[in-house]
Amino acid sequence: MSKWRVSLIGVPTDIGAGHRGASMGPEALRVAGIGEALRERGADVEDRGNLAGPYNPWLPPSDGYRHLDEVVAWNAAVRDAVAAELDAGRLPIMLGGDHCLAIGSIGAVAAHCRKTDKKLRVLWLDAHADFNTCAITPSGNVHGMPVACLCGYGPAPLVGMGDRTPMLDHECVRQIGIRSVDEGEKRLVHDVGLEIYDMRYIDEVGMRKTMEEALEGVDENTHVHVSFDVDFLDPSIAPGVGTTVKGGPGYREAQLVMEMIADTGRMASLDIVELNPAFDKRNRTAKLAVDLVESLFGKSTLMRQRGA
Ligand code: 6HN
Ligand code: MN
Ligand code: MN
Ligand code: MN
Repeated sequence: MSKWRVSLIGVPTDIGAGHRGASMGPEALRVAGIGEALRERGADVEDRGNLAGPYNPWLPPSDGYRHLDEVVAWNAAVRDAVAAELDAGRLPIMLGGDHCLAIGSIGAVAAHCRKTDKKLRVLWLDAHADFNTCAITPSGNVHGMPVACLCGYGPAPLVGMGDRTPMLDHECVRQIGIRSVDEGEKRLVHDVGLEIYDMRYIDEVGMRKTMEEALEGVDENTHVHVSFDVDFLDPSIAPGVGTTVKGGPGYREAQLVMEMIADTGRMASLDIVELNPAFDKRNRTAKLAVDLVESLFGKSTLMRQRGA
């Protein structure tokens, strides 16, 4: 039997984003060969095709949110699809789509962990903390709010999507690569006590130490969920996103992140989000995302035995 039984779930939406185009992400990842790459790694891969949801009406915020009803509809579809794959013992990979989809995916993952008595560790790889609320958001875009919603800060139809509110304990979350946090958002993440490894910290202590800390406590009973926002990466290597922020991890640093996660052997679900082909060059960012996902699934250039 294959080591991994993977299900690809296309989530073609930019309903929560500030730019159109992340809705083309799933196809760009397929064209970049995500399915073949995972099969090459020895995974049994099923591509479930794309989920369906409402069209993007592209409206200004209303009561602090853009497209709240549509965001709820998309996330209900994501939640149900992820729950079904986890129940079937498979590893769901979200081909996003904007980052609001993590409300549904992580909501389902957290419920599954409670049901199966697993510990949960969420690794949030992102330039942004995604911890805004309607009161503090500068944009009304829900892709800037998923972590807050999961932790219970948000509108009733979103915070109530799971098996309980909050869907996620903030202690489960480790954010890595953060370098753009809005003013009110900064106060809120401090008040909540979210564990954030920002770029300043990574610059000072190094990525290896950062990841050792982020992975501390992960054991054989831990479900590791990776929420990989492609804008985590430095824009010089990953131009194909709507919200670039300079000063992110470069190629080798990003590889190390993925390889160290792979070494735990505990990754059990994954979001790949915010890839925006409208901003990309010859699908380069999609190909890089696939390259990094291969490392998440154990592809490594490591030649030396460590720690022997
Ligand atoms: N993302 N903090 C900004 C906002 O509008 O709330 C940007 C959020 C970006 C979200 O990249 O997933
Ligand atoms: Mn399970
Ligand atoms: Mn994000
Ligand atoms: Mn981001």
